[in-house]
Amino acid sequence: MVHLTYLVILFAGAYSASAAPCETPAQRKAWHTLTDSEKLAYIGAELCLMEKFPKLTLEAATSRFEELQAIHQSHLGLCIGGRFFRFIACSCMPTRLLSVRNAAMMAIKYTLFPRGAYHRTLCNRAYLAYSRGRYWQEQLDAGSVTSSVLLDPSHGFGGDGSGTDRCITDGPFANFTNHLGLMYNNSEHCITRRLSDRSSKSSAQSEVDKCHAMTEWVGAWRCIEANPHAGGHGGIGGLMLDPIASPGDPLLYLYHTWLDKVWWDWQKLD
Ligand SMILES: [Cu+2]
Repeated sequence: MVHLTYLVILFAGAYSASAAPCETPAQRKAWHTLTDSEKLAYIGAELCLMEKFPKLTLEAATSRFEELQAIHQSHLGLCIGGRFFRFIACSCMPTRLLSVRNAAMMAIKYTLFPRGAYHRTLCNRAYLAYSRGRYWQEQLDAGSVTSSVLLDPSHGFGGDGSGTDRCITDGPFANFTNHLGLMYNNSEHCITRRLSDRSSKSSAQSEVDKCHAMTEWVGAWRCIEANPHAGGHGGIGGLMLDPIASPGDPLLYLYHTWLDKVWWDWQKLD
């Protein structure tokens, strides 16, 4: 029941958001085009959410950042338990919330939407960063994710994991203790990564083009869900490869806002 409650809240929020006049629409902006101060603002926003106390009494969540991760975890549990919701909601695919063309056919942006609300009410820096639609233009790093600007230790998310535990050791999140996962098992752990240039090739422009060539949404959905989508999770590896607890790595959000743009680009083709 608790899972259903959160989905109802998210749908209600999505409806009210879509009905309200949009006076300052978000502008998408790729990470590699940001100034250093814009990058630091986004990273500061992430750290802000990690410091804020939780309010939703979700199991194991110790911050607002982890509440969003917990919603993702609960959402996937719902997918396993419900046939109806498996159809409309069980996908990592980015979507346009309740858009006229796609309505309930699309999966919900179940963590990106409340994330925007959190930013607005809790962390002004975070809201500014998110509302401008920051995303990781992953085609640029396809096949060479190990040298991505995203992984810069001072103006990015830190680099690869190391050692047998694969914990990240540099960057602003090196000391972050995550309390959710792995999978549905909740215990303290670090952010792990195992970068793979080979896996990141799945996000190449050629793969995006294949999906954009699909004329029906089911085909496009399955195509994006497969290769462009797999490139980010597989290219970063570690926690990002955990289908349940992957939002424990802040890179997940920046990556999925890119997928949202890939989807939006497909929608604009006709
Ligand atoms: Cu995903």
